[in-house]
Amino acid sequence: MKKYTCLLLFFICSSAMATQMINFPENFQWCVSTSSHQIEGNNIDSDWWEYEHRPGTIKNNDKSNDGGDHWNRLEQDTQLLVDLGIKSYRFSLEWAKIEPREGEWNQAALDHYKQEILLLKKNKIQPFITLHHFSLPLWLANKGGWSSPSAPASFQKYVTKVYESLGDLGVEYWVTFNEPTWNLISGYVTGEFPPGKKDLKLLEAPLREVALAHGLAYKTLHELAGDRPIQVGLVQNLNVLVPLRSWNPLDHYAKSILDKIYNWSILQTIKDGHFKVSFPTAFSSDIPMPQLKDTLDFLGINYYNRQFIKFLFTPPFIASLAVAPEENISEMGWEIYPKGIYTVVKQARKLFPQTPVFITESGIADKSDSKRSDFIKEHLFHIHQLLTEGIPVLGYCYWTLVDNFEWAHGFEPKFGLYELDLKTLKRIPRPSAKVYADIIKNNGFGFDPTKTRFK
Ligand code: IFM
Repeated sequence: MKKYTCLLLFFICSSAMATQMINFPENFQWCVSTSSHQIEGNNIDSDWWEYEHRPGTIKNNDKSNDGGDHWNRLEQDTQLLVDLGIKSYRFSLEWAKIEPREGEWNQAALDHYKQEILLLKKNKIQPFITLHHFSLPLWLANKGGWSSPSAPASFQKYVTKVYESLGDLGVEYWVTFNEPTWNLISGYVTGEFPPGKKDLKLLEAPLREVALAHGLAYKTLHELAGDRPIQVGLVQNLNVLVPLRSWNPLDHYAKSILDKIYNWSILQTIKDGHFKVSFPTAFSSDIPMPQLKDTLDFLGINYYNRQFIKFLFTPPFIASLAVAPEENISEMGWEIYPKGIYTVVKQARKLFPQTPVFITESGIADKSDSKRSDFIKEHLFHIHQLLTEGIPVLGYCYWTLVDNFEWAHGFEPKFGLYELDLKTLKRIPRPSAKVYADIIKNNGFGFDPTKTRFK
C-alpha cells in the first residue's frame, strides 16, 4: 500500500513540476483581429462585392451579403471584446464605403468609424486600424486596381482623408496594408481573389505599386500626425516553408523562389529601399525606392502554417503541401505548427533587428472548437519564448472574433471565438472564448511543454 502511495505521489508531483506558469509582460496587448469586408456586410461598392456575384468564384456560391452585420452591431460586438478582456482591437476601414466613387467622400461612413473608435476607447480598448485589408473600391478596380500607376496616389488621398477625419481620436497603431503578397498572388496568379487573373507576369506591377503606396501612406500619416505619437506598420503573412524532399535541389530552388516573393518581397523592398523582385521566366524588376527605407515603426506578423514545397515540371511549377498527421491539419487544410511562430519572428528579426513585432493574426478554422484552445496556448508558449529572449513582441491578436466571410471559402471555415448563427446573426461563445478570456485575465496560463498536442 505504502509503495502505491509513493508511486502516486511521484506521478502527481512530476506532472505538477512539468507545468510552468507562462506569464506575459504587464503591458502585453491581448488582441483580436477582424476585417471590414469579412464582417460588416453590404460592401456594395467594392471589387469583392462584384467578384462574389460572378458565378463560381466563391465556395458554395456564398456571398458576403450582410456578413455578420457588424456595421449595425457596434455596441453588441464591443461588448464581446469587453467580455473577453481584450486590450487592443485590430479592425480595418473600408475604403469602398469611405470613397464609394472617385473623389466622393461618404461622411456617414467616416462618422461611423469615429463612433466605433470612440466606443472602443470608452471601453478602454485600443483601436488598431488597418487601412487596406484586401478589398478595393470598384471604381479603382475598374481602372486596373493595384496595377494602375495612379493607385498609390489614390491610396494617399484616402489615407489623408481618413487621418484628417479620425486622427484626433488618439489611435496609436496604423497598418497600411494587410498581407499584400498573399492578396496580390491570389488576385493575379492563382485567380482566387479579384481581379481573378492567373498570370505570373501580371504580379510585378501591383507588387511595385503597393510598395510605393505603403511608402506614401507612411510619410503622409506621420506628416499629418506631427507630434502625435503614432506607430505606422505593415502586416505581412509569413509561412514556414520547407523543401518537401530535402535531397532534391529542385525542391530547394522552388522553396527559395516562393520564400523570396511570398514572404519577403515587400519587406525586403522596405529594408533595402530598392524593389528588386523577380520570378524566373515571368519578370525581373530592379527599381530604387529610397523613400521606402525606414518606413516601419513596427512589423505586424500574421502566422498560420508550415508548408512543404515541391517543384513541378509543368505550370504552376510550385506546389505547396501540408504534410502532417490528420490531427495536425485544420479545416482550411493547413498544418497546425505552433513552433513556426517562433521561426518566422526570428527570421523577420534578421531583416529588422530593431523593429518591434506585433503578432497581428494567428487563428484556426475549427468548427467543433476541439483544437482552438490548445492552438492558442501552444502559439503563446512560443511567443513567450521570444519574449524571454528579449524580442519585443508587443501583442497577440487571435483571428478572429466572430465567424466571418472567409473570402473564396465563403462562410464555411469557422475561425471565430464566437460562432455566428447565419440565420439569426446571433453570436454564440465557443468554449475557447472562455479559455482566451482566462488567459487574458491572468495575463498568462499554466502549461506543460512536454505535453504539447501539435508537434
Ligand atoms: O481571413 C483571413 C484574413 O482576411 C487575412 N489573414 C488570414 C485570415 C484567415 O485565412
